[in-house]
Amino acid sequence: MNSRIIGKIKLNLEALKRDVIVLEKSQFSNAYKEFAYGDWKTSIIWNQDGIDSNGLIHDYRGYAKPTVFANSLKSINEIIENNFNVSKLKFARIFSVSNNGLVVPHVDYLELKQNFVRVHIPLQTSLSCLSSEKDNVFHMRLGEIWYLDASNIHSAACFSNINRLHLVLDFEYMEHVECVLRQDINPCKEILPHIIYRDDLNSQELMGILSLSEVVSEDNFRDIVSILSKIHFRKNVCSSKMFEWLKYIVYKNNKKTLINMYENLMRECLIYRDAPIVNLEVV
Ligand code: YCP
Ligand code: CO
Repeated sequence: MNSRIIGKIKLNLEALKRDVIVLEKSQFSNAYKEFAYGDWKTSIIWNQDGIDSNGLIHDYRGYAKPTVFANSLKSINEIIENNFNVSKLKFARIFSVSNNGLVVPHVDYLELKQNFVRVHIPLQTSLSCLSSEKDNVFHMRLGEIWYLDASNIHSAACFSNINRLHLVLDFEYMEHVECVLRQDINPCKEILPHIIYRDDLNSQELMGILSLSEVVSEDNFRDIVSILSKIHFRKNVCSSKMFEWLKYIVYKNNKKTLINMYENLMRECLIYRDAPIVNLEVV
């Protein structure tokens, strides 16, 4: 996988706790709800104009400012300003996942002219908070700075009773991803990632998955997508298998509406997304 740890922040957990309380009580955005299965939500804290907006990322000229809401998140703003090259920052967001929620396997930046460089910093997590990129599943530990290659298929889930909170930063594209760090911060290469070991998927399990073609319907389509998306976190398959299984299931069932639902999901996740309409000048 291309995603890797590029640094580590010593978090001030006491100060951070205050921001986490504010965040957990705050109104998250409705952006990307179609990618969310169960409790997954996002909140935008730095953006183009510093005005709280719809929560969608987009191309724009210039760099990000904290939103009005972000001014109440003192510790999180310090994490951003003390460690990162904010002169190249486009968006800062918080991703929250809980209660077995997940974001469906997908590729990002399909709606942009140029990719961003994305970084995740876990602010609240536990061992059952998992992320994946292609064939790998991993757990990002508290305070680690992860470069995430969101242009590869990826997914994330929280199989824990805590609310997983990640700070997610999108920077203007740059070849050397370590340049997202402030010049006085040393990148670190020595930290080994926590990779999750997974058993192979056996043929009975595969048959169980494919037999969902017998019961799939418009009423349970989203539930089935969620079940299929969760398998790769525990079984040694690429997250993209989910789309192959789903395709088999809907074509075997052979209902036009279900086939359309599959085709739309697959296109939106892997092939094409419209750029969002924003009020401000777009490059
Ligand atoms: C993004 N893409 O890149 C989102 C996150 C899924 C779709 C959730 O901001
Ligand atoms: Co993504």
